[in-house]
Formats: sequence, C-alpha cells, structure tokens
Amino acid sequence: MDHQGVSRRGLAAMALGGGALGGAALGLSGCEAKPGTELHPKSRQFPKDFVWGVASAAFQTEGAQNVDGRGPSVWDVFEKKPGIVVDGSDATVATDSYRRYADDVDLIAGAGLDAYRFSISWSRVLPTGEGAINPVGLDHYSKMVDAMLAKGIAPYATLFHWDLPQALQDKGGWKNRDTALRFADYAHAVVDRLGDRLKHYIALNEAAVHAVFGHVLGEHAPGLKDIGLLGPTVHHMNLAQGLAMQALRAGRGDLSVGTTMALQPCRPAGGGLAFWNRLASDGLDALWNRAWLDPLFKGTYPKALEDMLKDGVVRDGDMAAIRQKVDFLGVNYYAPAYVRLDLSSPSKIAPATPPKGAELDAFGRHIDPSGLFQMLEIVRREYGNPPVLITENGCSDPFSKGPAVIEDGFRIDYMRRHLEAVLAAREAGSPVGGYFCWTLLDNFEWNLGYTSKFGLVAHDRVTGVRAPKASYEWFKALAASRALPAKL
Ligand code: IFM
Repeated sequence: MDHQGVSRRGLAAMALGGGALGGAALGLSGCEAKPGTELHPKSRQFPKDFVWGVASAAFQTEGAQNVDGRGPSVWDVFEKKPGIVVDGSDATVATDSYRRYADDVDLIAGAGLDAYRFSISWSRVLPTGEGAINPVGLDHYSKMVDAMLAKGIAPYATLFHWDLPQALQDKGGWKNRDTALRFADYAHAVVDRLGDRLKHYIALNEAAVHAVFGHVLGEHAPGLKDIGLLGPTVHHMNLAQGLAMQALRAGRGDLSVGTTMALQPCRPAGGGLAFWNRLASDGLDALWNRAWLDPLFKGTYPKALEDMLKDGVVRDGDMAAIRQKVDFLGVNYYAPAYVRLDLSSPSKIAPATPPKGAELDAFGRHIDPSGLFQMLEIVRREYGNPPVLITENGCSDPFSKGPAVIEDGFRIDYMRRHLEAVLAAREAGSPVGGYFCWTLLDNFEWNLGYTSKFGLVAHDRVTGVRAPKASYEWFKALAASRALPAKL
C-alpha cells in the first residue's frame, strides 16, 4: 500500500466509470515526465520569514483513544479489524503525544523551528461528531497551543486528517451531505475556543487519499470499496472545506486559513502507447489533483468527473460555497504517479512503473523533486498563483519492524533535493512561504503500522525514548542559517 502516492494496486482497482478518460479533452499539458529529476536554483538562501516546521496528525501520534471523553473515530474501528495493519499494531498508544505533547514541543523548540502543524481530533471536540461539545477535548488543544506559543512556535492546526467520528460514519459518513454541515459546526467550535491564540488553520488534509483509499480501495478507514461513493465523497469533502473556511472566518477576522492537498504529477508511461497512456494519466490527474484544485480556485469540477457527480450531488450554491479565497494552499508532495491505459480495467487506468533506472524510495516510488516543481508550476500558472506552504515532504526508512536508522543520510539527501525544487519554484515566481517536514517522530503509519518510519526523531515504543536522528540536527542547522547546504 502506498497511500501517500497513488499505488499500483490502487490504480488498477480504481474504476471511474465512463468519465475517466474525459481529461484528455482538457489538454492537461503539465503531466508528461520531464527528463531530469534535479533542480538547480540560483540561490540557496531562504528568506528570513520562510516558515520551518514539522507536521503530524492526531491519530498517528496521540494515543489515549478512550481518554477525557473522546469518541471513537473511523480509524479506531478500522485499525482493529484483523489483517488491516501489516504488523498487527494499532494507534492506541502511538507516540503517546496526548500525554507527552510538551516533550514534542520541546523537541520542536530544540530544533529552533518556527511552526508545528498538528491535527485536531474531531471526536475529542465532539465525541459523536455533532451536538454537545466536549470541553475537556478542547482543553487539551488549548494547553498544546499555549505550550507552543510559550516557546515561540506558531501552531498550524489541521481540522481533518482522516479521523471522522464513527458516529457520523454510522449515518453515512461523507456520502451524507449533512457531514459537511457538521464539519462547519466543528470548525466553529474550534475557533470559538482557540481562535484568540490559534491563527493558522488547514481545513482538510489530503482529501483525495481519504476519498480513494477509504471509499474505493478499502485500504484506509472506513474501509469501503464502492466506486459509487466517490462522487458524493469528493463533493461533500469539498463542500465541508468551503463551509468550514466560512465558519472560521465568521468566527474571527484575523486568521490565516488554507487547506492541504496531496498533489502528484500524473505521468503517462512512454513507449509506443504513449498517446493512449496520456489519456489514462489525464483521467487520474482529474481525480487526484483537479477534483480539489478546480472547485477551490475556479468553482468548477473537471469535465472528466461529471458522470460521477450527477444525480443531484451538486446543489445550487455549492460551488460558490467551495470557491474560497485561501490565505495559503498546503501542498504535500512525495512522488509522481506513472500511469498507463488498460482497456481491461473498468477505469481504463492502470499503474505503470517509473522510468528505467529511476531512483526509488522505500515505497518503490520515484524520488523525483522535479515533480514538486512541476506541481508548484501548475498551481502558479493555472490556479492564480496563491501563497503556498509545503505542508508535508519527507521519506521513510526502508520498511522494518526493527529500530530506526539514526544516521539517516538518505533522508537529509531527500529533503535537500526537494528544497532545491522549492527554491527553484520560488525563483520561477511561486510564493512558497514555508516547508513542514513529515514528520517529527516515527509514528503510526496507518495500515503500515510502525514498519514505516518518517521521523526526524526515533521513538522507541517499549521505553518511550525519543532519539533525534542525523536529519534532526541537519534540519536544525538549516532552520538557523536558512541557507540550504550543498550535497555532503
Ligand atoms: O503519514 C502520512 C500522512 O498521514 C499523510 N501524508 C503522507 C504521510 C506519509 O505517508
């Protein structure tokens, strides 16, 4: 499974109905592979106000699932089903960060970082997703925010990082339009209590991943495999985002409000069928990237998705509610997706291997910083050039149940090369204002459990010891100098 990039198996299983190839008509020119992977910026200096941070998510770190009135989320239920998590683990303790948030903050402050992107658990604030607020849940985040501010760290809160309250799932989850309205109520509850100190909000994290892997492929919570859910899920998540942004801004006028997308260039496999493969990669691009970018920045959906959105899913006024001016777009980038046409698959879309000789990461994906540059260029040229934050980028150790690699030169190299792409994008005119490494601590990597480790800091789950890796020291030096070192 490869949820941070579109997986081979995922692509093969995807069935978009007749609309999947409609993207061909859109002329999505940004999707073909470029020859080189490296960017060579003129300057290696980041500006003084560039935001350096780390990112995390509540479910992957907090543990304490039954503490202080928290209600269950879809992931609480899904992770405990036999065979779901590869190492048989779960997130009931995770990095113990509900209890140890002050230690997390100390590590962030110790690295001299400017910001911490964390997520708020909806079911801590509203245990059933709606109705009565659980003040103790909000108290926790209030204390966390205060701990950050006391150390000069700016809190960036994601409101939804895939952990829908199970009670809302029982009522239909994202298929149910009402979930979007409940999300806006939740956003209101958060800003009402925390908005005097918490100024940066990210409405959704990687909605594409949650929609596809949770509702079509069944590899993420809520574990559904129903292509018919895709249209309503995509639209109601977009609607939820728009309504939540409105609720936040109605709550206070001094906030910075954005959302985070998992952007991936979709590249056709080459060879004699390159033209046909392009049709397939355009179809995936429509679902993975443009189903979220277009509504937010243009108030429309890609033509390729029209079929799945028919039958009254989109109501009058919805597109206006979704089209919001954002203070920033959060971009999560890990790798490009390679795609080919497969006439035997209902979607006509199938996975393709990265080009011969491509350098692969632990997930078998192409390490290609030019893909980040490419997506930032698409955002700049086609979506009005909004301010951008890289809200996630990083890489995993080779999968293992064993201890983390502390001398993680491969991670330093990965980040350095992607930061070169950020510098190059800035030089091209993209206002990228910050970079959040995924992630602070090795944590619960969804259905990969603890076998995949993305942290700057290792976490020993038996002793609780947190051990900074070489990449932590490297990132600390970078945040201090703001000058990107050359290759070691
Ligand atoms: O751990 C995930 C995170 O939850 C969302 N983006 C990708 C990360 C690494 O796979």
